[in-house]
Amino acid sequence: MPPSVAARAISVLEANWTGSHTLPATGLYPHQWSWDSAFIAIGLRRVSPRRAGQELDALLAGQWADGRIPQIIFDPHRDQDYSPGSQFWQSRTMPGSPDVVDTAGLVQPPNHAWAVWKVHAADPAESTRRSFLERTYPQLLAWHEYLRTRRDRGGRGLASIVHPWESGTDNSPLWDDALARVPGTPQHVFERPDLLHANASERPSDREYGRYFWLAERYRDHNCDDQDTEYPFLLEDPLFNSLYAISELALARIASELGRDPEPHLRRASELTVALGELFVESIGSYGARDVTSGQVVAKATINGVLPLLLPDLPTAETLIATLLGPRFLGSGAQLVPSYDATAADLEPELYWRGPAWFNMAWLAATALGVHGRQDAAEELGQNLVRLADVNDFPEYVEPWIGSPHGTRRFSWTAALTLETLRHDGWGLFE
Ligand code: 2M8
Repeated sequence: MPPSVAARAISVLEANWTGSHTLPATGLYPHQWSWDSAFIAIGLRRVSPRRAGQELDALLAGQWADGRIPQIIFDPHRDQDYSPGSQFWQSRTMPGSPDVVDTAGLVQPPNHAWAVWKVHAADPAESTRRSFLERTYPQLLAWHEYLRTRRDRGGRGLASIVHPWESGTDNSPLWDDALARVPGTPQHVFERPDLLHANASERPSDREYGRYFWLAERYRDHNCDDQDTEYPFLLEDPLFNSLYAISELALARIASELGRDPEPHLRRASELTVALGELFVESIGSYGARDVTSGQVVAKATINGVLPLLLPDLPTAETLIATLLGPRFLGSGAQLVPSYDATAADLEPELYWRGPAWFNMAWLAATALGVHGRQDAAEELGQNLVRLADVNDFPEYVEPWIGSPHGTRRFSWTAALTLETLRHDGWGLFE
């Protein structure tokens, strides 16, 4: 009998496990990535809550004194295999960086407290034995405090990202206008080891990479201190801030479990939900991203702008459901949710975050539908997620309509969220 889907997903996670954490993929992404580890832990807890906890502990070991959880923790032996690497960031020369590991200076979306709660809930006895919540709660508090204070660059109660890499949706059309302001002439002569593992037509262009490096250099050369008043790329991303709010709801659960006061977290989650309201764009039935420099809200329908639907108390929930199930997304006949508006003239169905469907986004969208009582639609999406992951050897992403695989294969969060989908008890935030 051939191995089951679950067994194959587990074998991907086994192959990508280093002994302390899971690589997103062994070739293309040879280090530990922040939000990947949280998605991986969410699935891994279904087979090994202990290892899922280790995954998050390894990530938190890279936390800076200011609370930030870095985008990447580097494996010193693989520095030549990914760019920019530890030589570029020189994190140990930065004030407040950890002295045991090399990290990037940027961050990624804050899905970590959510993952910590889910890992705890998978095996509370094991979690208690390891004092998992007690140890991680102060670290998560410091992380959220960093976002609340240092990253409210727009002064409106939302966290800003300072680089497209911080969104996790790197070359989303949401960032195009702001990126056009950024010089494409970094000092660093950059290489593209990523193109050894993925087709150039499926990755960001050299033109985009020039700007990515320019921004990363500028941020690094200001000691990653978030004080640079002339910095040209500050964006309020609806997905980043929605995950931040969900993680506050998770912190409320963690606080209650530890006998602390959950109220400040519940309050913060509602403040974020209210602040997100300013990003809603009626004409696209979803949320845009605010460019803090120009003050404009970018009115493009993306998966980022639909996923505030994860928030239970969202006044625009019915509109978002209609958008998600409508012609811009699933109603276009897509098997999995496209990352960008199916009706947009510049949609590129095979190019990274400019159209393809990603498995973490499908899982988040199904969860969001579940939060608002649409179990049937969530279930259908979940079934497609499992099927497309399985037939395509757990790809990084797929063309949304045909379902053909793209990017790298045997990708960890695809495998982990397949497992999660196979083994959970219904769709919801804390199931
Ligand atoms: C992709 O981003 C990295 C930079 O962080 C890259 O393109 O090299 C994104 O898909 C991001 O969301 C993901 O965390 C990372 C590792 O899987 O790859």
